[in-house]
Amino acid sequence: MKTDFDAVVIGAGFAGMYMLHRLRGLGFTARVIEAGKGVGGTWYWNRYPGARCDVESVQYSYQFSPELEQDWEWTERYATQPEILKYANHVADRFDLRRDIQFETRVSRATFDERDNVWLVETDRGERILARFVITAMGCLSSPNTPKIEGLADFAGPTWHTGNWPHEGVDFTGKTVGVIGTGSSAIQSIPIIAQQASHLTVFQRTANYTIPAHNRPLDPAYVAEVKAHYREMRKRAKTLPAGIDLRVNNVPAIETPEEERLRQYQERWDYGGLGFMASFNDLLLNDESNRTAADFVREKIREIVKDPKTAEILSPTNIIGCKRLCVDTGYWATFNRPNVTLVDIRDEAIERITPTGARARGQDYTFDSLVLATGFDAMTGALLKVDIRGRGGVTLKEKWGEGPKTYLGLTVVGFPNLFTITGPGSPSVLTNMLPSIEQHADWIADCLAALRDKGVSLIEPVEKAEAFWAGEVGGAANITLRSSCSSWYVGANIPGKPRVFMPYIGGLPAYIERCEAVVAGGYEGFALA
Ligand code: NA7
Repeated sequence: MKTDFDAVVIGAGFAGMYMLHRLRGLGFTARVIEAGKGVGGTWYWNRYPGARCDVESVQYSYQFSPELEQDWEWTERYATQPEILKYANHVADRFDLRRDIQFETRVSRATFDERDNVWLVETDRGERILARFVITAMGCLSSPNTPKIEGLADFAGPTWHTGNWPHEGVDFTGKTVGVIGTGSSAIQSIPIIAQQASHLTVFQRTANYTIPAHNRPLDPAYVAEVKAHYREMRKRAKTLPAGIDLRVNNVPAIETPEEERLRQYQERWDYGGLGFMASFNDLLLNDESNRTAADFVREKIREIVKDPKTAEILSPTNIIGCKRLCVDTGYWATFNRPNVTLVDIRDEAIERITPTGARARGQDYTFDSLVLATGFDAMTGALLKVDIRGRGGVTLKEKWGEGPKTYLGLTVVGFPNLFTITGPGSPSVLTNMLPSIEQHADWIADCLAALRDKGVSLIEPVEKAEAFWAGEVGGAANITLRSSCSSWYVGANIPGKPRVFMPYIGGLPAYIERCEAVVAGGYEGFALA
């Protein structure tokens, strides 16, 4: 049957852009459908004050083009959202991607036609597009979570979600502001909002761990050094679980004398960033080891925050690194400011939002602007917003009723010729997203080329393979402390969401090895027709 395109790609963030580039390079035709007015995905939508990547800029970048690597100049250790968005736009221009991207359009439905083995993709503009393959590139944290707090609609002032921030920005100068949430987006934005606002009230349900970024302009000598050795750095990164080239201290905290342990933590605290969790190799395996790292951070909070009661409320009690570790600039010190109030809502949820603020713990707090830093329906949210129908008209929502099931986080039984870049069951959010995206897009592109060479038009995983992968994902999760707390990794932030540890935590090297073995075995675990 004649199709309009070989593939429809949903989303023009870093995943969709690179996927398009690869497909074109292989001579496939593709249309990318993107809801936003521009490219960049996460970095297009998350424009809140202080938004930046917590992976260092020289590593949070594409590696498929050595020329791009050499030409692009990152200016800071951790790139800001505007700089990353500029990079995404540069890539779109440099590789002439825009001509195959349709902006301001949402895919509303994708239906697999079993008779002709094609996907019918329908958009909110009324288009009906036939394609052999559908590739989702919608991001893992792209479906904002707006909590159902009573009275939210009655708030008289403006309400913004960090994940859907106005393009013109928001000036909080002289305003009174309420922020709900203390995850990464809040931790990045609170210090800046506090500087602008006349008063800031922060509602904290769960205290979070954060490590100072020690962000700084990049030293040209360091950049030259990185550029001269980019290939080695990228290669090293791929040998580490998170796909980030950082110094791993491969000894257990539990067997390390206290003095040396503290020295190690202090050194990494002074260096800054996510490498803190690589202080020892058992921090996410052993409760007692984890406590030594958590105690160190709690001690820092007590040192920085002057009011002991506030310090106590800010001190997390859960496993460090269980929820995603945050990286900040001046977060805790912000609570020393006279214009900042912290409200502990751990045991008592916000009662209601009122027209002039919020009522919590029996008290009224007033503010004229409200920021929801309340996160996302992670990993499955964006996928399930699209009405995706596979064999027998079964929807992906039905299929994933008890939690997502995939083969390699890339494909789903009952949904032939559908690929999910960084889907649930892939390492994705536990890794540096850019190399993970490239690995997935490369795997899919190579797969499509192999199918074409073999004269095969249909690929679908078999039940046994999907069940095997569910076992691998679950088995890996059970070993780590990371699956033990209420985080978005397990869907705990969304009421009613099945509680399943969604990403694959076995590490990027093991994952890549598995993906390569599947190919070497002639697409082991897949039925080809
Ligand atoms: P997160 O990390 O999911 O943080 C959301 C925050 O919002 C978190 O503190 C939540 O508390 C809080 N929250 C959510 N719903 C409510 C309600 N109803 N009441 C009070 N507080 C609430 O999202 P972010 O955008 O900060 O970060 C997402 C990722 O981006 C991050 O992990 C990095 O990878 C980058 P909770 O912890 O659920 O108790």
